[in-house]
Amino acid sequence: MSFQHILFSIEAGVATLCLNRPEQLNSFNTLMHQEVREALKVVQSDAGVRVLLLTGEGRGFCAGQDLSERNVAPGAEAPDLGLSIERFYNPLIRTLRELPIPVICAVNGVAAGAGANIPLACDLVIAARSASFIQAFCKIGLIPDSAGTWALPRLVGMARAKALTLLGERLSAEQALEWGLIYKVVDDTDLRDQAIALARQLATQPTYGLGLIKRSLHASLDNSFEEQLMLERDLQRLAGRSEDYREGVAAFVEKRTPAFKGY
Ligand code: T3D
Repeated sequence: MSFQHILFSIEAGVATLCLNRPEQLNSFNTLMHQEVREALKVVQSDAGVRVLLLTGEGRGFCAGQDLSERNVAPGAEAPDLGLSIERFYNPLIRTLRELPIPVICAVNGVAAGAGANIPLACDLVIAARSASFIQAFCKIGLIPDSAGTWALPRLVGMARAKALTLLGERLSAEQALEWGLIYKVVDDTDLRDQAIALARQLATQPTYGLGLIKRSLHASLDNSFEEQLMLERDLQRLAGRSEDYREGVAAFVEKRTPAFKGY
């Protein structure tokens, strides 16, 4: 597959999707949305893919919507942004969140607008020390989308979520880590290697079980305690039927390294 605005490859169970419009800080135009969607379809349909690594090329991770695509000239008809959200951003966020494999986001630089919220739909966010997160929407009269209004209060609490989204100030990677927005900060020069190492490690793990872990944690945000106990019972039942569970237990008993197949 060849793409114009993304780089996409699959190697050793790791699919790497790199946003590649560095001159525009990897902001999303329509073609990039379409290409990301195509790549994610491949990820969804290829059983050999056991981890997705999302990152960006150049000094930015993603600056959200490409604003040069919006005609705001006096007298021009107002664009239907709801349509754009429904067609592109919501499906993207749903897909990232619901993929039954671990999704790592390596935030290589500034992440603004939708670009600041896309990492929050991923499972493990590693940021370069120089990266930053900007809820830029308020600066142009918009509201945070890409599930930012859902994720932020849950991750950092309502007080900080309001400050981030009403002020639109730059949050450093270190501060994002301290606030519980992301998993890890590494030196800029180490980001790529560390993200790939993490992805490769995860690609050798019991993928099906990892997918069930994601599912149970996501459900816990809306479930009651009792509902969650029942869900754990049901998902553990599924996990216990997997080949990887057999292998994990056998390897433990035989004192050897397990060779997980991902199912
Ligand atoms: O419309 C819909 O579909 C609704 C959905 C909306 C989702 C959204 O994401 S809305 C929010 C859109 N994004 C923003 O408002 C962020 C805009 N960008 C910035 O505020 C700044 O660029 C940054 C704070 C991210 C970085 O600042 P800085 O000083 O490091 O870089 P810069 O000089 O502003 O940007 C570098 C280049 O990237 C520049 O192009 P040039 O002048 O070198 O030719 C700039 O125009 C371009 N760029 C950056 N962000 C965007 C962009 N071009 C188009 N769209 C962008 N969002």
